[in-house]
Amino acid sequence: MNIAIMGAMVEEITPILERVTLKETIEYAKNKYYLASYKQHNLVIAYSKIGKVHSALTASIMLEKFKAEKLLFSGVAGAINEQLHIGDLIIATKLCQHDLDISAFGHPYGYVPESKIYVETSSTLNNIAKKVADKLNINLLEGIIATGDQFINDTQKKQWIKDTFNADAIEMEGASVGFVCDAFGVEFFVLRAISDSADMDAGFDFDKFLETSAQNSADFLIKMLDYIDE
Ligand code: OS5
Repeated sequence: MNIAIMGAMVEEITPILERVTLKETIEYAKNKYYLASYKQHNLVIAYSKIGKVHSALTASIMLEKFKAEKLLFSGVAGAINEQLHIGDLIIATKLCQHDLDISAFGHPYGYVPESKIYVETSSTLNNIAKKVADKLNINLLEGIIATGDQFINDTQKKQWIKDTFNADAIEMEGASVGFVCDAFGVEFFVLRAISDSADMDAGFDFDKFLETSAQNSADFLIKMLDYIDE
């Protein structure tokens, strides 16, 4: 079974690369793809660079060129739900694009014809995450993640995203990866650890907590690999 593991920033995959056995590095379409193994799993690991376009490209390559049969995303996010604090983990039940707007034609925010507002993650992978969290006594929130090509550091914008999409956390890649996987019929999973609260302090908090929160997410994802069948 080939499993894809991706992040957006190098900081999000470095703690994963440190835990696997690296076999080969392949450069393709201006990105590096790390072929590796962890226990019984063959892995392809990459960071996409920031945003929906880069992450959709990387996800597509992982599925089509590297034949990944599942895709797991690990990284950081801004908190919307007030239960979420720096370092806390959230898994997405579904994701949406908060910056997709053809409301001028009467469509709801986040919707374009022949698609849907929300893309759902794999309940099998989410159940594995919940089992790992239970076993290790780790607090894991399940919720809606909103994705867009903006770093949100504004409480009004954050409130709009919360009210419009019922979102619990915000980031810049999850939904685009999700829509790619959904189109190819590949199970996917999005895990994020909170780096900031998407408010006026977000830039400062993000810089301060990126590394530790990315490590939290990566540590949890590695533990999940023990429970994913060959
Ligand atoms: O990947 C982007 C989305 N990530 C999740 C996230 C988030 N998204 C939206 N709003 C928030 N409040 C969020 N909090 C966490 C994180 C990441 C955000 S964009 C960060 C850009 C940081 C940066 N820019 N330049 N550098 C770092 C330096 C640099 C220079 C050369 C090469 C690489 C980096």
